[in-house]
Amino acid sequence: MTRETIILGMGKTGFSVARHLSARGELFSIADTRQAPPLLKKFRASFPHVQVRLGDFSARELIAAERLIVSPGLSLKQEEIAAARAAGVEVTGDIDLFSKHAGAPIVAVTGSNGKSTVVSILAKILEADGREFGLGGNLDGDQCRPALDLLGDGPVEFYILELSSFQLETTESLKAHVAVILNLADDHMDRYRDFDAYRSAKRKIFNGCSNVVVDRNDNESKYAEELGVPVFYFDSMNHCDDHVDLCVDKLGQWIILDGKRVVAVKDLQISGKHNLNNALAAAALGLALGCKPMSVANGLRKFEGLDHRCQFIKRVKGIDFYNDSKSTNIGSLVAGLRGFVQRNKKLVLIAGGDGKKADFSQLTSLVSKTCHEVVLIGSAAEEISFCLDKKTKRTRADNLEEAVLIASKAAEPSGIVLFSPGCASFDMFSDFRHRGEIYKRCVHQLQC
Ligand code: UMA
Ligand code: ADP
Repeated sequence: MTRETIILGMGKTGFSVARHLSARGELFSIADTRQAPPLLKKFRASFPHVQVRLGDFSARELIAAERLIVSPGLSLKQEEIAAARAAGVEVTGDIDLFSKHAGAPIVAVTGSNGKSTVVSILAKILEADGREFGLGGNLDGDQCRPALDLLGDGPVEFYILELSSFQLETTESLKAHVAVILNLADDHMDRYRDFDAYRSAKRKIFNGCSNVVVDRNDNESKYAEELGVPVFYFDSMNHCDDHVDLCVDKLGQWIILDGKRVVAVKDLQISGKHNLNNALAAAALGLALGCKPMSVANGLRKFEGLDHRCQFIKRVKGIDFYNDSKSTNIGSLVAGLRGFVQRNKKLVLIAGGDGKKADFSQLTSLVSKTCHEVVLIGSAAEEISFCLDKKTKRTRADNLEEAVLIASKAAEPSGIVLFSPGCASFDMFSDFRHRGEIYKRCVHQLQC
């Protein structure tokens, strides 16, 4: 009996792996723990001769395989996968496969927050520089292209990949041309033993890389300095000798590229300290890829920001409503709140969802200092409430519609309502986009 390749997971990744193997004439089967994965019908139509196994994995079958190609939504700790691995079966993922077959240098971006924003700014910079590139990986939404799908698009100069810790877990040999960890904050603690395990997964991005981009102020990213490869620095504190710096003069704040003031921060269309960091990271990546400083500047100025990230929705009866539905961890919630500190307006936060075993006590002091009231939704509502300061007024809402009504009253007469859940959406919504769209609908339904 020939030992086979089994793709685990029939989501976007599993489908892209199937397409890739099939185009190369390689044999495989596919398994998914769900009885009815969403892409089942499409899969059967596209690959009518491929064996499909549904429901609980069989350890016996996985141990008998030659290779398992595991989707990011599945943990390598899953009993049957772990058993196969222990028995010596090769366990890999789509990104290792991609790296093996990519015919152009890979630019790899990870971090707990800011990945999608940074790769999207970088895309604008490369466009402004007239470069051909493919963009994909973890990036969600309309732009979502699993990495392997990019290989079918024809030749490009670079591949830009947004990578999650889940994808990096199965990636042993990425060999990126440039790699960056933007930042690290508690996330996915329901999937990792502890923060060290999460960090170790993220650090795989540096395996075999040729250049790194490093935030000089981020202790975590300094690990990359010790890899012994060329380093491109960005720095929000201005040490003057970095590739990308910030400076302030009487005309305001500037982004400096290779020693020259190139973009006035007031000309950027995104706001908040965290977005400034994202802009600097993207600029450093652009320089590392040999883009002209003018192209970097043009790309930075053209980027309009992404939906569901601290996005202004509407003013209703003097109250400003913001949608930050992509805030799925504490780091992004903190960034969201900090963005509103200087506005000196009454701030009402709507937060909560699937808490992913995060430690919400990290929020106590900032929420107490910044929020007039907190409206809580979802399965983590009690847990978050427990961590808030006694002084912080909080209300529990049964759903987002109710939360928006409560928050709009609390923010009267001219405050701000920020929807920044700090949690995953899966307890109440299909994903963060769905959650953000419902929020927007609720805001639009308020009486003007
Ligand atoms: N699942 C099962 N049984 C299986 C296989 C999957 O129950 O046998 C479940 C998973 O637990 C998960 C869902 O199905 O809840 C989807 O998992 P998947 O691995 O099939 O996901 P894909 O559709 O392939 O999408 C993945 C990324 N999703 C995850 O990592 C959960 C997408 O990132 C990514 O865009 C896509 O590959 C293409 O690269 C989304 C995401 O939520 C945006 N990422 C997480 C995040 O950003 O926080 C990591
Ligand atoms: P990711 O792809 O890593 O999830 P996004 O750019 O989609 O990152 O942003 C996700 C959330 O994180 C949003 O709530 C956004 O406001 C916030 N965010 C973006 N950049 C940063 C950053 N550099 N630090 C902290 N939070 C950030």
